Formats: sequence, structure tokens, C-alpha cells
Amino acid sequence: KNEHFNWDNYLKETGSLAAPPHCFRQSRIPPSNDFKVGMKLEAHDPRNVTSVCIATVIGITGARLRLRLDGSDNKNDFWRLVDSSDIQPIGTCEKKGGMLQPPLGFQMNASSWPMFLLRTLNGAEMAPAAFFKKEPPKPAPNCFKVGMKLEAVDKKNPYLICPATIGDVRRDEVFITFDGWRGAFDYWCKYDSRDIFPVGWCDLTEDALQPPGNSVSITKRGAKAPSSPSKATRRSMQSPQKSAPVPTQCGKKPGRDNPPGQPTV
Ligand code: MLZ
Repeated sequence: KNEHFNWDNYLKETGSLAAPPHCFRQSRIPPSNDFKVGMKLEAHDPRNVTSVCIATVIGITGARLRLRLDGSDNKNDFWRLVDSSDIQPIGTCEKKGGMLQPPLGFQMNASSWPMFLLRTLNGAEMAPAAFFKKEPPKPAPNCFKVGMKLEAVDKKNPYLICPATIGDVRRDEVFITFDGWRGAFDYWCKYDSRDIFPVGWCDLTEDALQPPGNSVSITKRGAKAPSSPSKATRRSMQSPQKSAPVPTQCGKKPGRDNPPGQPTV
């Protein structure tokens, strides 16, 4: 697994330190993922978080589930950890006196929702309650420091977990910068975000960790990147805090890594 990228070597090469595991809102021992493709559960609609909807497990990746809301299209899949508080067994919503809602962008007439719901749940394979793990507690203070390495979800390509560096820290937020990319994917998040993981997470969960990008040499989508830059090149590209400061693009601004209106896949 992840043969192409080795954290130990990379940390040495870049002369950097991994963020300590206690900084993260993640289990020290990652939760086991017992879900199977096709199982149904309840999930908060990511585009309308007050709604609880029916979701189907479309894929499994490490400790995460690829989810699709029933009645929605296939363009809005999302990924959740098995210990996310955004997901729960079917029946939870009703038990709490709530009502399951159609997803944002429900493809049928709203009046057909009750019947759609009935048909969806009839004979469905429901994920057992024991598969849902308790969300780990919030770590007390923000203990991240600039320069620390970690693994982070690329929010523009949320199936990807990539090597990253803490670029800035303020109050309860951290700036996540992606190693080897020019800033187009960087973002601010809360220090207790479920999208950031300690070094080694993907190895433990058997999720796929992406290799660092090739930064400046990648200019066009589909352009062939040098497969293995020299150690010196890698060092200068991937350790911006040690070399000349690289101007950081705001995640919203179109850049060379994300031309406007282009999907970033
Ligand atoms: N297909 C995309 C993937 C970029 C992933 C970057 N992750 C930090 C591209 O090559 O632009």
C-alpha cells in the first residue's frame, strides 16, 4: 500500500515534523469499517445540513464511506468517516421525533416523496447500529504549529487524502496547504475538523494516500509530470517554509491548478 510514497523518508527529506496525533479529532486507533456497498443509513444532507436523508453506501475507502442520497443524482456523492456524527442507523431520526427529508435536488415531484421513501426502505439492507462508531471528542486546545505535516482531504476532490502542511494557525483554525501544489487546493478549517488526519492514517486504515504534487512543473491538465524529481528539486518544491515564500492563492480564486469552471479531477 502507498509504496510510492513513504512518510519517514519524506519527513527526513523535507526536514519536517509530523503533527502529533493528539492534535487531531481522530481516534488513535482508527475505527474498523464494517459497512458493505449497498447498505442504507441516515445522513445529514451536506447541502442542507438540517435535513436528515436516506443514503446508500456506494463505496468503501479506508475508514470512510462514499455516500449517495436516495432520490438525488450521482453528481453529489460525499464521503464520511464511520465515526462521523453526520451518519446514523435507519430509524434514528424517527426515534427522535424527526422526519426523513427528501435530499436537496430530489429528482421527483415533492409529492411523491412519502411513497418514494416507503419503497426505498422496503426490503432495504440497513447498516447495523454496531457499524456506526462514536465520534472522538474534540481535542482541548489547537496545538498545531506552522510547518507540521499531516494527511488532509482535498475538499475539491474529497475522495483524495493528500500529504499536507500546516501553513498558518489562528485561534481555532488551521490553514491546510497541499504539498507539491501551488495553493489552489489550500483551505482554512477548524483544528478539530474531521477532514485532517495524523501522518500514517491512510496506512492504518488502508485508504489511498496520494503522493505530493509536482507543483510548478504541472501547468496544464493532463500534462505529463516528471515521474521522479530529484531529491533537491523535491526539497525546494515541497518545503516552502524553508525556501522563498510562495505566493498563496486563495482557494476561491481561479488559478493554474483550477481554471475557472473546470472540474479539478
Ligand atoms: N485531477 C486533479 C487532482 C488534483 C489533486 C490535488 N490534490 C491536492 C488535478 O490534477 O488537477
